[in-house]
Amino acid sequence: MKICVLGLGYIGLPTSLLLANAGNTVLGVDINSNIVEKLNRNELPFKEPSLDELFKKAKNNFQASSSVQSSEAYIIAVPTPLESEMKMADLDAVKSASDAIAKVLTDGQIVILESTVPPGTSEHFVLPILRKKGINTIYFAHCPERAIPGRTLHEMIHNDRIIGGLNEESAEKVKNLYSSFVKGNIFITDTKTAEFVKLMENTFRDINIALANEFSLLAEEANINVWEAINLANKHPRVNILKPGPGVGGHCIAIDPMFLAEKSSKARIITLAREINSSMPVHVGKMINEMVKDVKNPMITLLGLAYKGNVDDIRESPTFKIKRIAENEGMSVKLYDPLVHHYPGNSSTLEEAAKNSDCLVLITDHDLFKEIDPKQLSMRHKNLIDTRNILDHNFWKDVGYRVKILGIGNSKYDSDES
Ligand code: SAJ
Repeated sequence: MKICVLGLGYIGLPTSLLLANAGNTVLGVDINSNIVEKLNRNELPFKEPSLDELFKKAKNNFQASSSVQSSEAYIIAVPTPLESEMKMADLDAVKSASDAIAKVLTDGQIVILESTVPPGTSEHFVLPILRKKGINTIYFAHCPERAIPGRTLHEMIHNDRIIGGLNEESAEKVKNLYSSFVKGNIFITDTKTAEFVKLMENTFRDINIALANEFSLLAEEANINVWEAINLANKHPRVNILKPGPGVGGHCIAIDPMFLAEKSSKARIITLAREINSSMPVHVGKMINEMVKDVKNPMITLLGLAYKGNVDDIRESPTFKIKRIAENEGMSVKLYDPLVHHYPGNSSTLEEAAKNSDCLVLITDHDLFKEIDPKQLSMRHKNLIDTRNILDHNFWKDVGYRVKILGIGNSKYDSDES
């Protein structure tokens, strides 16, 4: 099949390459000419496990371009950010992609929307654009992606998939297309239910992380260790509490729940969970303040720019919020993330980032932070805040650090008293 994929980001590019490897001829389209040029020079615009190998194998069946060509099928995989003032989905990129397809669309072709959208968007927003030229038969489906950065390819192949078809024929045609690389089960429903399902999935996770975060705040007040408590609660066969942390980042969990809330006043737990998770950087800011309160002109070092461990993705990362909070308190802030390249202000070595610092704040749970040897660092004051509870705290204390861990109340584990 000749397939045109619009949007060559974290979802569109891996999807294009999987389809190309399955024997389809894929034209990947992006409005960002840097991405197009890079791909046509055989370079990948971002890192993701096994993507490199797949790119090499897909080469003959894949080409990048800045413009859409008439194809048997089109997949829209463009971003749908949250419009910051109104807290509603910004559908501009979906509109541009749909407009571009409408120009070349002919009778009997397939259009798939993968981008995450508020319920009703396929029917009321995308389809009217596609039908503008008076086309009789369009096979249309909404097929939300479900892959997690860091395991994108594995999950795209093995996860079950939902297809929200405009009608049965559309759903069957789209199912055939995805069957060329999906090994998970494919379930069929209507477009609006598929849109709703995707948002429910990400909201479920956001609410559960908010619960873990709330437990961590309560545990700090009650002077207990939330990590030990969660571990014990999770011994219950039907309990699975997630992990607290410095806040929820990434392009999905921190945004998609608001697509459910934007048209309804009934979305109460959803908005509350968002509030709790968004307030975690403020809480980390307070922990930092407390740690350096007796230091004149404090300088702190934030470990991790990526929104979660072992990826180089910085979208919506809580680090930026924590940086701003600390700077507004008059602190100097240094940054260190060895996985993130070309970010202004990112120190090239940990030694440089920690030199003369008054507090290290671990924000991202990268595995390689566990290997840090505190003896190698020339800090001005030996203070450590671990917002993910991943370091060997006794080791850090043994070499003279005051250690504070998110979710652990003072009296039991604070280094001053232990
Ligand atoms: N986080 C916690 N505690 C946890 C788990 C995560 O604080 O116990 C934080 C992470 O550090 C990160 C954020 O939450 O900042 C989100 O990370 P994540 O790993 O939960 O999710 P994403 O955004 O990387 O990917 C999610 C996944 N959705 C779900 O798990 C429901 C993925 O399957 C989706 O495909 C993706 O969103 C998407 O594109 O929607």
